[in-house]
This record gives sequence, C-alpha cells and structure tokens, in this order.
Amino acid sequence: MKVNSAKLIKTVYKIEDMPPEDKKEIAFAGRSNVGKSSLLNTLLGIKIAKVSSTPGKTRSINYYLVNDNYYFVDLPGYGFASVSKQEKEKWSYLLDDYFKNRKNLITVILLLDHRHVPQPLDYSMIEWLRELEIPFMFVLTKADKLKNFEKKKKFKEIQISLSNYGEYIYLPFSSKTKEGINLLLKTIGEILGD
Ligand SMILES: Nc1nc2c(ncn2[C@@H]2O[C@H](COP(=O)(O)OP(=O)(O)OP(=O)(O)O)[C@@H](O)[C@H]2O)c(=O)[nH]1
Ligand SMILES: [Mg+2]
Repeated sequence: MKVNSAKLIKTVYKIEDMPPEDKKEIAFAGRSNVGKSSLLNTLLGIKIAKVSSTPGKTRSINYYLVNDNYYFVDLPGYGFASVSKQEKEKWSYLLDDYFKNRKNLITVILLLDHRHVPQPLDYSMIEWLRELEIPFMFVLTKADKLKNFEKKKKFKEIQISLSNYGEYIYLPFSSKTKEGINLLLKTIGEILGD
C-alpha cells in the first residue's frame, strides 16, 4: 500500500474514548523503547508519533487515520522497570479492554528488537494474543544496529526461539535506514486487502 495521508486523530486513555469501529485497524505493540513510534513515523512518512530516548513515552493508545480509510494504532509499550505497579495495572486493563473488544482489529504487529531474542514479557504478549485469537506478525526493529552476519544469525535465533508457536512473518526493519519499509507496507496492504 501507499500512504497518501496520515493524521493523529485520537489519544485514548480509556476504552470508552475509542473511535467507532468503522474502519479496519492494525495495532503496533512491543516493549517500551523497541521503536513503535519511530516505525509509525517512518511508515507514515511524517513525524507525528512522539519518539524519545526515555522509555515509556507512549502511555496512551494513539490512533492514526491513514488514507482516510484505516486506523494504525500505536499501543503503549510494556516492560520498563521504573513504572509503578499501579501504572502497570492501568496498562494491562487498558490493553485487555482493547484486545478483547476491538472488533475491527485485523492484526497486531509485534515489534521485537532485532538484536535480542524475545524477553519474558514478549512471550506473555504472544501468549495473550494467541489466547484471544488475534492474528499477529513480527517486525524486528533497529536492524541498522547489526552487521549483516549478525543479522542473519539473530534472525535465525529469534525464529527458532518462537518456532513452538507456529509459523509467523518476520520482517527486519530500521527507522534509521528505512530498511524493510517497502516490504512492511506491502504486507500491511495485503492484510488490509488494499
Ligand atoms: N538506530 C535506531 N534507533 C531507533 C530505531 N527505532 C527507534 N530507535 C530509537 O529508539 C528509541 C525509542 O524509540 P521509540 O520509537 O520512541 O520507541 P517506542 O517503542 O515508541 O517506545 P515507548 O513509546 O516507550 O513504548 C529512540 O531513541 C529512537 O530514536 C531504529 O530503527 N534504529
Ligand atoms: Mg512510543
């Protein structure tokens, strides 16, 4: 697909504030700091999602309207230590509501750092999505930080570590070099039937 227009239309802190389920949507999930907002900026071609070196930048569910036709959804990241128990609970209630109720959610794109094998919280997310029967695929972020031979090696390691869960799409990606952007847009287009 080609992105012709994108705008932030809603910042959601509670489920009642979600936009109507009138358009197909794709959500981007992953650990805090893995590069969700950067990936969205790269995909959408404009700097609209807030990016920061401080983990936990995105606390809300952010809705981007793409081509006036789809929602791309930036989900708050999980797994950084300095968050209070109360904040973590808020996060899991919000996400639980989101995953259980959004009927127009077609696929979750789960971001993993290309440099590392999945962490316990990534496995929890995978198990959560599987339990709710929400389709998902993986994007491996920050690919620019690895040399080619390391990338090949890590790619295999990541795939092997998740092979018990079944067959999934894994796409290496870099917001810095834009590696993987065309394939990711193509894949999203196919998922949306665009
Ligand atoms: N080298 C490199 N750095 C990246 C890439 N993507 C993101 N970063 C950096 O990683 C940090 C976190 O990026 P964000 O996009 O804010 O991450 P996030 O997943 O949205 O984080 P939360 O909002 O906390 O969940 C920033 O300093 C980015 O500049 C990438 O592809 N390559
Ligand atoms: Mg973010």
